[in-house]
Amino acid sequence: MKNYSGKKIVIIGVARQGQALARFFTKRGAQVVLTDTREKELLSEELSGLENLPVTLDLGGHHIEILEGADLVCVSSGVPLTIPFIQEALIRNIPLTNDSQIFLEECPCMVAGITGSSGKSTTTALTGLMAKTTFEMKSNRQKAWVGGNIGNPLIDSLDEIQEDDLAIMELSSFQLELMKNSPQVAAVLNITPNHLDRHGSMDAYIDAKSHILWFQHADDIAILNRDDEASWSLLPEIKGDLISFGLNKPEGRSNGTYVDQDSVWLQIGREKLKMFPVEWIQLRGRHNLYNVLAASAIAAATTLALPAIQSAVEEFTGIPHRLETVREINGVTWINDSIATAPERTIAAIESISEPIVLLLGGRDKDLPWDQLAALVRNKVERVIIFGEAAPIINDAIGPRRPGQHLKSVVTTKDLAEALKTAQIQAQEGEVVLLSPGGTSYDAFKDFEERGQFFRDWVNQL
Ligand code: UMA
Repeated sequence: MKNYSGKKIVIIGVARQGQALARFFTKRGAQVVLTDTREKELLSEELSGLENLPVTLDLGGHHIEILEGADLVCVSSGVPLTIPFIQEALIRNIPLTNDSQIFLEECPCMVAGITGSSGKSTTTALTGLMAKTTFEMKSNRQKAWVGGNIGNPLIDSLDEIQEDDLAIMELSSFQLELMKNSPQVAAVLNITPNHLDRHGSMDAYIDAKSHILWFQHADDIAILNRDDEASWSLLPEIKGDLISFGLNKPEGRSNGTYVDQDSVWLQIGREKLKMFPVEWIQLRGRHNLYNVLAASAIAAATTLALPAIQSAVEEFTGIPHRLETVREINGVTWINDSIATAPERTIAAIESISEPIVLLLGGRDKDLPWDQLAALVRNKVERVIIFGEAAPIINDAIGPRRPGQHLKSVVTTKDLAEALKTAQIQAQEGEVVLLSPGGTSYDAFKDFEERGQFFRDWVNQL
């Protein structure tokens, strides 16, 4: 473990990661400075989370003076590496790090890291359930720790984690961009355009994601998707073993999970193991079948028990804000997919639903193309209700009514509340009202969770 006592640590961002880092470093006797572009008045909730820790605050901007004598700068995921403050830290040769990097440096147990453009949280949560069930069945003291980009920085649990435990960690491209450590088991689920406003190019985005493999060792295991071109293109980066996943059986005797005769199988060398029938999977959609195949491959890599894997698959109904069925009322099913902050995620959601759809689209655009989603919407969706900052862009992408199109109407509303009222009027028995906005929540909400909660609360009051 590194000795941080007396070191000056500058933490950029006073949200979940920043607070967790402040707790970690103050406990280790470091001198902590927290800086945020937001003013104190806008940070009351966050600052109350600091529990009177001995930290210095630099709010309302990042003032260069605080870099004086700094030994380390920790960057929250929401902070772009291009800001002048970070550039100045680099000029001064102050090392940059983040909570995930420090967690990997200090964690005493095996870590399975999971990244990808979509499906990370579902795969992380399902793998976590498989691990928890394994340890419960063994009734020993081993524990599974689940966290990372999914919402809770794992660095908060470091002091409790034991050598025999297992950590399942969701990693985003923002977290990986900086990192110089890789987990012992590293999964890249898929890579499709996302966060290009932040990374600048697809190459830079793939590069950031591939950091999850770069620093692995010969005895580590990579998990790649055979059916996803970009994930599979990372094959040359592998330092140790591979367990892949995909719909068809892996070539020859290579290790991987696949589907055959309506069951999920695992092939390890010469051995083939039938894991469970596909019909046990409770999650909707083909993309979720991939998430289950990925979790099963990670479970194999971390030697989880088959009965526990089976029971987790049967039990797992998904996580909040991801194709979450909130309520069925008067024959209309209301589904919250607020996590869909990119058009491609909305495409996956639409494709996973067989009922007629009233779709709520909107939020803030992040420079991603809407054309493919617009084409699917015209062919498959009944009615679209648009809300939020990106409304003009989405409207343009869908365009005027075309001959023979399936889509019956497009309505633009002021905000999500008005969109919901419109949906209530429009939706008919047997239809699904789907909030799968395709844009981020930042035009009107703190994050996608707050937006999803708004949807839930509204629907539950119906
Ligand atoms: N800020 C600055 N200067 C800047 C920019 C931002 O000070 O130039 C401040 C903001 O005012 C804010 C803080 O930095 O106070 C924002 O930090 P943050 O957004 O990193 O917030 P956290 O709560 O620490 O959340 C982060 C992840 N956020 C992002 O990646 C944007 C969370 O992922 C993650 O759950 C959490 O850490 C715990 O690890 C969210 C996310 O949207 C869910 N992730 C993206 C995704 O999944 O697509 C990658």
